[in-house]
Amino acid sequence: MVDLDRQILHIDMDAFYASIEQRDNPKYKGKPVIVGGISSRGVVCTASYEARKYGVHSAMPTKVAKKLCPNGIFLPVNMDKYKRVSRQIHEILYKYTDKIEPISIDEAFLDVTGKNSLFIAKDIKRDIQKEVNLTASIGISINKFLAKLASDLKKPNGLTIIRKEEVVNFLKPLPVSKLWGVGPKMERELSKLGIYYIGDIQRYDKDVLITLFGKRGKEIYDFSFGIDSRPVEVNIINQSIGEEETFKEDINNPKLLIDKLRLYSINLANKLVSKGYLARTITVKIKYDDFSIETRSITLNIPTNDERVIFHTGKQILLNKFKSEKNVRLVGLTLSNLIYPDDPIQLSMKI
Ligand code: TTP
Ligand code: MG
Repeated sequence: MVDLDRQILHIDMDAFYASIEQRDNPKYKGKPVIVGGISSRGVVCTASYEARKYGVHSAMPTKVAKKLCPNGIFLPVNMDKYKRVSRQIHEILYKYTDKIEPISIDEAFLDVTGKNSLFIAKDIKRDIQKEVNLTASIGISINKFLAKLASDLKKPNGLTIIRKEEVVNFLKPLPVSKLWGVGPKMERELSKLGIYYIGDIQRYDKDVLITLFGKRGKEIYDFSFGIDSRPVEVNIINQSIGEEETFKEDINNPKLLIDKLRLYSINLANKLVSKGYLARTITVKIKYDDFSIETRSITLNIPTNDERVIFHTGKQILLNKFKSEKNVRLVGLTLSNLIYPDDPIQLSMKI
């Protein structure tokens, strides 16, 4: 059963790291500010909206950003500061509801069903402006997928509602890449079927999509009509833990990479157990000798803190999901979607 009457907010801070730096250094206001790794191998974390006009964006090598925007102000990452601001923002959100699912350092879903979502969204924007002197964009709709889509529509400083009666027509003209989880690879697969817009999926045969793409096919079909019954998961922790290592020499031996994953799995499982968390998503990151980075993940049905499960999942990702023959410069393992089970008996049984 799909509950069409929920009221979900998605809050996403605008150019988060760069806006904090502009706030703290007024001479950077209105200027192209780029925050990220500033070494020759560095990567852009984010760019102010002024810098985005030059084509600079997250995950771009800093070297490329410097070419595109030679007058940009390039700043290093001050993670402790950004985490502090993130906590302040969460405190503001908790004034309105405790039904909060943090999804990254600057994003969260709120379930405000039964309350006036528009008033709450306006108040949150006002509080964030007043108390931390930053702008947020907020999307309001009947589920997480639509709320997240909405928050992105009028960035920066946006406030957008997608009402349930306008959902299907609203989605129709949008490119398929706007659907949750449709990345460049899925986009290519869909284009082979002549599917470019969400409206094309709405008209497509659901069973064919399921035959071709399995569970993802069904999800995509449902999303194309704005159907998403996933709840706001309150006990997900806004954190991930990970380990990675850059090798002194590039390597091309899967056994060495597997050994690294085994070591990371032991360390990370110990961390999970000591904090009382379970992890649901396991991600392997590879940086190749040409500096390109690929990440692949598996989300488990049952959250875990078991080093064997983490290792075997990591190994499976490494062996099955990476196709490149290139030499490897770095391998990393990250656990995210961390959960703090609120039932202590269940937790003790799992540990
Ligand atoms: P985002 O919310 O994706 O980006 P943003 O807040 O900078 O800009 P927008 O207005 O489009 O929301 O990410 C939040 C922060 O996370 C961002 O400020 C920096 C960091 N980040 C990275 O370090 N690397 C990345 O690849 C991305 C996408 C974000
Ligand atoms: Mg953001």
